[in-house]
Amino acid sequence: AAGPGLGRFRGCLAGALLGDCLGAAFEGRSVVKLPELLRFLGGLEPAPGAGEPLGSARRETLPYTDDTALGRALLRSLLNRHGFDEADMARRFAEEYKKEPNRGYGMAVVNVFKKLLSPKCSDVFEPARAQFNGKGSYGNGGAMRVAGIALVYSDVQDVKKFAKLSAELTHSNSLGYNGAVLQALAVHLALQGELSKESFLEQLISHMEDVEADERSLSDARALGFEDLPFSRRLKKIKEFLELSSVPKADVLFELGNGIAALRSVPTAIYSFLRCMEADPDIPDHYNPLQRTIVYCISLGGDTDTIATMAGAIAGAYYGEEQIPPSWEQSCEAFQETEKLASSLYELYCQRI
Ligand code: F2R
Ligand code: MG
Ligand code: MG
Ligand code: MG
Repeated sequence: AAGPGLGRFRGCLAGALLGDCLGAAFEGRSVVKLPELLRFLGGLEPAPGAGEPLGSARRETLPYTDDTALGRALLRSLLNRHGFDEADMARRFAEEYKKEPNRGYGMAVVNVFKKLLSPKCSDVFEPARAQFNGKGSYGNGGAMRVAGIALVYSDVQDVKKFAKLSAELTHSNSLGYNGAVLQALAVHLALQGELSKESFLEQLISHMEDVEADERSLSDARALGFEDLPFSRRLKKIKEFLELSSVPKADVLFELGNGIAALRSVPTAIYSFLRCMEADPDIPDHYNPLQRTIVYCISLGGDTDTIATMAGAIAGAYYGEEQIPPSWEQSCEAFQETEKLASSLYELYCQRI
């Protein structure tokens, strides 16, 4: 059977990059006013009749952050090793951090990278297990970088297995790595293309009810005071939201969140993607659905780079590169790298099918 085309691979990587670079300009703001965001985006368009020579650096470059730095390290590891290799991936994460430590990394995860860089480290999963007094991180760092897993593995069981392992290199709490599994599954489904919102969500719910039913997931959720199957529950909340004619931002923030925890950001990214399949009265019509998705994510405030990078990866895999606006893409640091990585990935994916 014919698999997804190259345009979806390019779309996924470019969508993630846009989300990170555009979102990073607003990360950590509790409120993002839509007019200000739209003005910022307008500033990425070339000035009409400016007559600049081709290739001139006519607009400011928006730097990427840890989301892209580690997402690319993950991809390069998969490409070089022709699949998941924990020692190689761990080394690449740590060396990426060492090379450019000022990409806006999480406060705690840097200790994992420092330990991984030590020659004394033999078990690459150990430093992550030691985080937060042995509880492990539940941050969204495993999820923000995971899309590449779904671009290499076409089998859904492999997507689940390797998304989890890749996340466990830094995030050993199940509320961290299950977020990465959910994000990878969303990219996997998006890559398959035409799929109704209902069926997209049904499939995610049925996978996550299985993923979250194990002892570790149940005990981690209870230890933090959550109900059982917290990701599955939020997916069901998304289903309710999508059945309403409008959902206020306050409700989205209350139920799904905009925070740095995987549980308060991965479901939000998925909701943003699904919601933005339809027009939004607040977002101008000239934006296509992928642009709308990124605008909506950033308008929620909070962890804007990470929520937009995750939603951008899903939307890019779904809509393909046709919806990536050149003016936005060319504003992002090192955007040319996307094309090279996507082509190599596509080749590997086709070989493995
Ligand atoms: N770190 C940021 N943004 C803020 C600083 C950036 C600033 N603008 C700058 O310019 O420097 N963004 C990036 O971090 C997020 C991904 O974080 P990751 O990789 O999950 O890191 P970590 O440290 O493991 O977890 C993040 C925080 O979550 C809390 N936390 C996690 N597990 C916990 C636990 N078991 N108990 C208590 N707290 C826990 C901690 O506060 C962690 O520091 C992305 O947004 C990325 O863009
Ligand atoms: Mg970041
Ligand atoms: Mg292998
Ligand atoms: Mg972030």
